[in-house]
Amino acid sequence: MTAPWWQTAVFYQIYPRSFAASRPSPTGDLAGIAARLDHLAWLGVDALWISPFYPSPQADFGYDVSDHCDVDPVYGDLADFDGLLAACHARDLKLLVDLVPNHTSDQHPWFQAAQSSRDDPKRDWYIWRDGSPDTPPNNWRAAFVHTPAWTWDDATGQWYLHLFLPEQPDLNWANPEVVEAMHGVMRFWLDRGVDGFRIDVVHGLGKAPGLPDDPEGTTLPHATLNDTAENHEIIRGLRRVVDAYPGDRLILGEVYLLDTERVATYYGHADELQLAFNFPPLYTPWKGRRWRDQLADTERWIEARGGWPTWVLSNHDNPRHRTRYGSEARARASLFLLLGLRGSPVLYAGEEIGLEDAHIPPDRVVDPGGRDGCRAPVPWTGDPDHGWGVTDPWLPWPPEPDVRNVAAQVADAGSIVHLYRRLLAARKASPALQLGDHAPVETPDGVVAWRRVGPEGGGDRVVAVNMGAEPARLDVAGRVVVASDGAGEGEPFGGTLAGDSAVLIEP
Ligand code: TEU
Repeated sequence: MTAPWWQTAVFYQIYPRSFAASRPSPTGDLAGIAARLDHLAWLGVDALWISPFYPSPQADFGYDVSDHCDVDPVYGDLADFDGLLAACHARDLKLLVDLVPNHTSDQHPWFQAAQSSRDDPKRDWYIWRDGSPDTPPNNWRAAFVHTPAWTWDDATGQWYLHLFLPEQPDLNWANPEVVEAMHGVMRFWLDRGVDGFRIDVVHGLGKAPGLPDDPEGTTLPHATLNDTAENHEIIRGLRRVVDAYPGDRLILGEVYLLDTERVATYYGHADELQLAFNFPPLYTPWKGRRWRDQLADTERWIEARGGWPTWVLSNHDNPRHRTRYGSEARARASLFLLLGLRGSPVLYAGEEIGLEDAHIPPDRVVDPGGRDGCRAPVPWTGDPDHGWGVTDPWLPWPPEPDVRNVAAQVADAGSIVHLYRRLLAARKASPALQLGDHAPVETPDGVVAWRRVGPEGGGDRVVAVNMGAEPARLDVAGRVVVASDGAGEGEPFGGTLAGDSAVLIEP
């Protein structure tokens, strides 16, 4: 049996507001993405996930959807989407769209109807509770705004639930009409030809009956705690929708529970998510011992139940790992984790040129969740407009755009973008790196190293990442295929790994 495409694919997340603009504009658009596909093909990624581009009041920059089956004029129209999808498929790139099923915008016609009267047929599509206007129905906290997850609706005299902003009321997945409506949204995009979905807050959908309080005194938003039994049948339903289509359509779920053991349950018994984001590694500091624990957890919980892991270090919700780890050397070395560990990597646009978060002065803050820095626009050139046709995009440029831009780095064979390209190519050429088993390699404390075993016997690869500042000895003989600092590639490995560096060895 050949592996499904999503097991060997390297995914690349695009935040459409910040990726590229097809005409002079402070915000990106779908045609802008299409115009940059050559860069992605050159880089060597296999699949794109595009964050929401649907009509939206942009209270949460697209994660507040007011129409799931259209394109916001800011990003173009459905014809642009179809053009982008065709252009991706012509280059053998898969395309995932972002399904946001947990909530809608408060401007969505569904919520407008629900809010209009207690008797409206759509009232029960959302989650309403009686009470007095000064006591929310339970102690759940909303994400980002540090308020109760409930807003009082004066006109109809009830509370509605929102795990995120008040502008993002939660849908009621206990109502079969909601389930059917959202399955219809999936079919709308599947019929257009998308290869699957990244699913937003997929662990949020099923609310426990009675909406029991979170542990007393918790400061965590309920969105990080909603690990309910109800979720699993809902997700099996989503899976049945994609499985009815040919071509291994994928559901890659955002399971934002910071516990790998719990994340693993969302793979079900090969009948829930094919892939689940696992965030604990993203929050793990640059320390060998801590990373070894993460690898052990992934093996123990996800792989042991037959799940295929994912690896992600940056996205549109967290400071970039180049910023978190504090140096380009570490950003380079960490790519060997993403592309060398067993599982499907998800890269975030701009990490291939080593972007840091932008500095956002107080008067430029736009996200209530404090996530603007990692969402800064990608600089494509060294020109004053950096390829956007305007010099003042919706967020400030990331640091050093004059030199840290795509054109400058593509022209420099020693740059980080060339490291990404070489390691992506080495992965594509190696069945062991794509699909092989893994085994630990003995190392000193600050080093994490493992062997990927060729599925057909032979072709093994060893990956070693030195998270310490000092050089480390590594008892592996073989040829250096790719080195994070570019040193000694093609030559025999000398047995020493510099601090904050990584190497791929063919034994
Ligand atoms: O994020 C959901 C989520 O739970 C976390 O990523 C979030 O950072 C955490 O709850 C903080 O406490 C998804 C999207 O990725 C994010 O951009 C949206 O804002 C959110 O859903 C709401 O749609």
